[in-house]
Amino acid sequence: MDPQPSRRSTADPSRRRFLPSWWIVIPALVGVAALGLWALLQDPAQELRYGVFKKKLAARAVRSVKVGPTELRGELAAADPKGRPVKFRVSRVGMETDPELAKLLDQNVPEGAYEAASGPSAAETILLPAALMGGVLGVLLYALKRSGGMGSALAFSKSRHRVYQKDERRLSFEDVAGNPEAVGELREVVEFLRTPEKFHAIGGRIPKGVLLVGPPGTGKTLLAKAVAGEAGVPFFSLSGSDFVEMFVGVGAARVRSLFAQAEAKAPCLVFIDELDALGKARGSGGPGNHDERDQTLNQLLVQMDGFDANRGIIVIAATNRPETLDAALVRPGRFDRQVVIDRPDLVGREDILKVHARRVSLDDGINLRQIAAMTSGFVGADLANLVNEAALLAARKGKPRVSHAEFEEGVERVIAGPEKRQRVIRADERLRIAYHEAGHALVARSLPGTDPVHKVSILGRGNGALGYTMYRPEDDRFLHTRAWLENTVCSLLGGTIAEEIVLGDVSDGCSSDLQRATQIARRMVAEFGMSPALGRVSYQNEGRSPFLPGGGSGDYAWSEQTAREIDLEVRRVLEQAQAATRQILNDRRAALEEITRVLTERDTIDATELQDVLDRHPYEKA
Ligand code: NHX
Ligand code: ZN
Repeated sequence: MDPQPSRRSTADPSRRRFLPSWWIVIPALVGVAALGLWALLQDPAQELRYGVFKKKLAARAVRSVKVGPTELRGELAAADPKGRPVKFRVSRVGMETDPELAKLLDQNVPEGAYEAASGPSAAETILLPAALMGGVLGVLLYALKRSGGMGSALAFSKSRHRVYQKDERRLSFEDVAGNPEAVGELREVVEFLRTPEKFHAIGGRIPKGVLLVGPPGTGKTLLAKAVAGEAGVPFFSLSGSDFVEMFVGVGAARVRSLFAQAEAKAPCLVFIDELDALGKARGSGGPGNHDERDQTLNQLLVQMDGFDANRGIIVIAATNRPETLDAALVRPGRFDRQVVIDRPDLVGREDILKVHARRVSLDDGINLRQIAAMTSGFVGADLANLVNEAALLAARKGKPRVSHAEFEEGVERVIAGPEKRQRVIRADERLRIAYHEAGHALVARSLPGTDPVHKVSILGRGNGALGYTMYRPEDDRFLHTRAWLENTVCSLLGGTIAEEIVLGDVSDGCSSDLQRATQIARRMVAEFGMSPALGRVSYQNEGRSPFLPGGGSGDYAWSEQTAREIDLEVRRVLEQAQAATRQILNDRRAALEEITRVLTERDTIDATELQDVLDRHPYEKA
């Protein structure tokens, strides 16, 4: 089980708009119009081939005929089974040159039922389609007007940014916890927005753009809003992905429009979320609309160079992938200032919990420091989620206040989703799951320095795991020794190897364990210089984000010879770990059986119960 919670996006629900996107409305309207036209043109007459029609004429099976400009229409003499007249039509192609036709018509269609119609009426050819088009256009214009008074139907390029209104609750730095360094760096920006004249007089160069860099969920948007709130200036907010549109030029026009409006409101703050969506290095690979994105990015650069910073416009952008940004974006005069917003540390998490705890009533005995300690790796969004989950759990149990137990359960929910008790598991699979998890736990507890096992469970979880072993480090860990890495690989392999030893065969459930073990081994070899065979050398490419899960792994550009050596070394590391793991589990088979027994009886085993079992079966190295 991964002790790290899954990263959630920073999407701010308040930015989600109730207006439909034009790229849905327009095709929908066109579709409706087309459907109408189709229904209009649809007619119940059956299409007859010319030859068939002539045969029917000759057989006097035609009751009436009307000659139109492009086709003949009429009714057959025989009715359909329900007694309704059968209508038909025949294309006139080829008829003109047929001398027989007129004769056949004269002879075989009853008098008066055959008329050579004049051309189509004006209503049919012009008025009807015109009315239809007019209707569609009218609906379109109406919809456009309603969607925020865009005035003209051609205003697609208008920015759909959101401006924070004066009456909205202003956020302040009080609302931002867990990252005092970032707040400190942004205070200067606030000062400038408050009194641009002061800075102007001194002649100092004002930052135009500030880049907030950090993993998702760390509160970059919140921080930008707080800057605007502290300074008391309007806040224009837009996401980088909003700029990238279907048509070339639309995004660029949006950028222009955004800055035009910002200039009218200066001093103000423009916030661009997900800058990487539009700021990717120009011409870089990957799918998507390149011309459009490049144009949009160029326009952003032009605008940033164009506005006079002394007027009091500051652009704050957020990204979790600074390494993918176009180099031009981070040059002086653009986003030349970077503020890193990393995952909060222990104290930071406690402070964030304090902010969120204001909204719920907590048990008196609750110790937020303790909760912060068990949420290593959580970001602000995860902590907000945790407080919410805990409050919901307390409410469900009918408790007036949230106590420690709900937070314990909340942490598990945030990491792995709710328990899935209702799933029916075959008895043999349940036993396999129990051996697998017992294997993880036992190996982890047998090796020094690994993260302590907090809880083992064979109850499925909402994230799809059939069972899990939860580790809980006492403190944030910033460095991992080689022994820690090797031992962690062993405990990841412990699940599968327990299955192999006890049940004689392995299962396909191991994929995520194996993936993580392999990733650690690969980084040991290629990034941390921990392989004697390859030496203390980094085979890591530069320029990757330190925030990405898994850090810099995955991209190695070396000779094929070296690539092969890395692969072989990774395999050697894993094989060595497997041998060590097999040794432990064979030596401690009795403990493995006992942990498995407890698990099958009680579904879960916590740290103290596990310790009891281990005390009864001390490790005597063979
Ligand atoms: C399958 N599921 O794919 C079945 C349906 C080996 C006892 N054949 O290693 O549940 O294999 O120690 C987080 C972490 C799904 C979420 C791992 C969601 C793995 C998990 C796939 C236990 N515990 N594997 C484990 C497991 C599986 C899966 C996860 C996840 C099993 C194993 C799932
Ligand atoms: Zn496992």
